[in-house]
Amino acid sequence: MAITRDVAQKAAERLSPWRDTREWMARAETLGELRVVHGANWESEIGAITEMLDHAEESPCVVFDDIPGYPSGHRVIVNCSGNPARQAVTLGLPPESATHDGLFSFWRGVLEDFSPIPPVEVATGPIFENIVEGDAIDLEAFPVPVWHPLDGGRYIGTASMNILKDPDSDWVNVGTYRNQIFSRDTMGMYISPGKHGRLIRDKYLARGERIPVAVVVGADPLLFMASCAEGIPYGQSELDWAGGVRGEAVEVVRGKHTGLPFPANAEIVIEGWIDPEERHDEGPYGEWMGYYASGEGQTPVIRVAAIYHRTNPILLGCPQGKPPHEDNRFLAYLKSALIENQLKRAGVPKITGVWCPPVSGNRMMTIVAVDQSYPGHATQALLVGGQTGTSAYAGRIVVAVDPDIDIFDMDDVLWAIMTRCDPDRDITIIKRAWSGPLDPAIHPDERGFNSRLLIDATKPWEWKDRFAEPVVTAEVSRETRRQWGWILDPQAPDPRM
Ligand SMILES: Cc1cc2nc3c(=O)[nH]c(=O)nc-3n(C[C@H](O)[C@H](O)[C@H](O)COP(=O)(O)O)c2cc1C
Ligand SMILES: [Mn+2]
Repeated sequence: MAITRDVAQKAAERLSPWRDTREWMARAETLGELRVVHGANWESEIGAITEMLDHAEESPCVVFDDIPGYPSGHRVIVNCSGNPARQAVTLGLPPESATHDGLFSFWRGVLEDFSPIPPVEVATGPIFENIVEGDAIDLEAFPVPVWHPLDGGRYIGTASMNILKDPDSDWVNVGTYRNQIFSRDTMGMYISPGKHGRLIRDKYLARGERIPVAVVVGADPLLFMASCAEGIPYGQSELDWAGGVRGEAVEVVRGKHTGLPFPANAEIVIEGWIDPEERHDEGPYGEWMGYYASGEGQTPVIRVAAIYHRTNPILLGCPQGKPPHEDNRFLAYLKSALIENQLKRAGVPKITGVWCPPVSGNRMMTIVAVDQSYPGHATQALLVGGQTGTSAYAGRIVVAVDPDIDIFDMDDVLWAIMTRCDPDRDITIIKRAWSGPLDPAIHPDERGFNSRLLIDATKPWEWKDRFAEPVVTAEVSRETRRQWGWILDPQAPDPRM
């Protein structure tokens, strides 16, 4: 395995990588970022608590243990990378990097000259501590929660890594697709149209061939991040991508039935086959836009051939729901940096920042700051910024702003929209863009496409030099806060004394 010099240098600035979820937990605990909760039930309490954690800014990572009906030590972990401090742990960064700027500069650096590192195969690993096959297979042997009150069942895959191999090449794609338990040894895999996993799945289905699949439901937080990071190119393995981000190859072993690779240090892996003809009712499920929009449908069925798990296994959970939820809090950084990078590669100059706010599920709103330098520049930023590999799916509103707007402050962005945009001149609607069955704004029988609102909230190019002078700018506000912010806290001492 060759590590390029750049990656090795970058890795050197980082902490030594943790090996698995357990080491990740130990690091989070040292920072006071992890809490163990005993006795919450799987039927409703774990789901309700997770929803509460998602909607509090600085909530801890929670490990649920002693779940009624299950052996002590059979755990569920949620909210791993839900704040900057724990994102830094996940990325192997020192605590000083746990800031907006720290996380952005990390991702910008990694993506600037990115070199993927393919996984290395190892002889065995902790994932083979327990091998369950035949009649012993029971997906409900794990304390799988009902995450939302109206869910159609127990979802074992919410932060899952669904591993599928392209039948025409060596490409091993990994994606997070929800997995509902149907019976002791069957489960679903719901993939919406356009995802790489769906394109691969459909190749097998069109040929009438059974599909080999491995689903990691006890992934570590970094591999989960790779698995749901939209914008990793078609044809590139998320395992290689994760290796590149980590600066070290992912160690994999191969499933005994399908030969598919999966992480040697995973907690729980389910391996099996999808019959091309078999279907099962799936859903409803509390989805990422905050609705049970796609209702109940039919999905292919994974027939489980083996379950591998570590002793005292840890199920990784990241249920969806009304945004923001955990993944929105970490994907905001990664996706914004990816879109910025893709804009640059597409030849759009002078983009000064991109933000996909967590409250938009990192999809429904993309904000692009552009230092407009020629007529049509803002329009170019809007069109390309809203349609990159990372931003195209299920968008709704794209906003272009000038560099003086604080894109991380929704008040500032709204102020720009309300004061620099004249709807008749600055609003464009794009039709027939990529959406899907989960979009509640589209008639249930007509889902697939949606339209996009492009808002040019930059000063009009032709007379930007005559545009009214702002009373205050984000830059001035920031500087005032830096110097005088202590006054906001009546208890804080006067630093000038
Ligand atoms: C927590 C979470 C759950 C997700 N669930 C699904 C899902 O059930 N179905 C789906 O198609 N995409 C889902 N996604 C989005 C995909 O994981 C994401 O688009 C991924 O990049 C797809 O990878 P692919 O293009 O390689 O298939 C989910 C994302 C997250 C963060
Ligand atoms: Mn992919």
